[in-house]
Amino acid sequence: MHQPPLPHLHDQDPAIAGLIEAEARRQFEKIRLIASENYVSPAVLEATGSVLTNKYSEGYAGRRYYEGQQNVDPIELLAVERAKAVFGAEHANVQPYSGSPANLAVYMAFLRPGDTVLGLSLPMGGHLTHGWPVSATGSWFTPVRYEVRAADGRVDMDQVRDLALKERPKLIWCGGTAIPRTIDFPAFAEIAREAGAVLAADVAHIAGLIAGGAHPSPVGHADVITTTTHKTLRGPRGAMIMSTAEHAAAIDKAVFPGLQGGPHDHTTAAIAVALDEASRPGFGGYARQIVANARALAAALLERGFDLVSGGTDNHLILIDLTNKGVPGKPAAKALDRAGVELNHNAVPFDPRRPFDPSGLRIGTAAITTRGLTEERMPQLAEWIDAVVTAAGKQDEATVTRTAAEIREMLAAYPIPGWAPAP
Ligand code: DSN
Repeated sequence: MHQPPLPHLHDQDPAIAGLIEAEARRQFEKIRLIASENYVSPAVLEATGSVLTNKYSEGYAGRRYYEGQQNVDPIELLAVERAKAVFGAEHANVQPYSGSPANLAVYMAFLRPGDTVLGLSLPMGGHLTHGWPVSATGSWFTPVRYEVRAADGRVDMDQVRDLALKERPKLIWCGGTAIPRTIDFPAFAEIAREAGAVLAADVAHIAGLIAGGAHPSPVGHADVITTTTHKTLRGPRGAMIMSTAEHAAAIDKAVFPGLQGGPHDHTTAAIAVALDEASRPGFGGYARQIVANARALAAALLERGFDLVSGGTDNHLILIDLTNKGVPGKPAAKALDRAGVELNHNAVPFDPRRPFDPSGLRIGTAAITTRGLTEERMPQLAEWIDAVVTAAGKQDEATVTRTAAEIREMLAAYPIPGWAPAP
């Protein structure tokens, strides 16, 4: 049964209620390894589903274009103050609808169309909005891309510096969506200073690790920091931008009225709740456990002959290159999903295959750590992944089905917020 229960929805719209129940059960019965996903707390779920969804509040606290902000203003101010306190930032804007709009606001604040932006190439672990051609950021601005080194899968800081000094970008991005290693924020900051560029750190994947002290912080190094709130930070689907006080006005103006209309106040409240959770003593332990689980899983996968980009991980994320296993990423991901292991196929650096069917798999440990799985479970998880990848190469559906049953049985001992089997 969904937690909190959905009695009105069941009465009024059984089709949607049934699908939500089915999704909740699916999240209970699977080992969820999508690196950008998590399980939010019941408190975050409640704030997200609250009457705040009824309200409009264009503007900022004390400067709104609609009346009736007696409760929304203090909610947004709490979210802002909590963000500043958790990350030690001088300024925070909690209104961006999600990560891509947050990143677009950075362009709006600092660049004019045609200006040059330097970011990590998408197939090397960067994000679409860091200047990839199919994104507005790659067609409205002039993108230049740095890469990782073929030898060790790590960002080539010499190339970053050479490109920054040659191309003189106005904006440099560090961070991305498939980076298994620690981001060297001081080194990026030094290059940005030398090149006269604004440094933006997109920490969407690692925000919870930073909040919990399990990854160095970009605060004090990057001029502006963007993050989604729903990955390792374990909040609702949303985003934030943090910056130095110097850039506060430009960021706020870019978000509203530059790009967005009314903020989603139910999301703002849920972000505030998640930030409060991230400020509690237990969150550091959660962040460290995410990394410990990822390291243990990486070690177990290496033992089974998997080729990991960069040879391992420093954070929540593992990128597997399946080339030596002779199975492409997409059929492997589909077989794993049928077997109860949910992840995504992913390009690997210098991937000879196409993005819709690349050579790799991306794994993250934030959700399984929320669920209470620890290092001891990781060898078993690697064994299941190995068995199903092998089965995918041989159309061995019996192994897939048997694994799904074993996983359901193991997960029954690990409750989730959001659903529980009927008593
Ligand atoms: N959805 C993000 C991720 O999975 O990393 C990218 O936009």
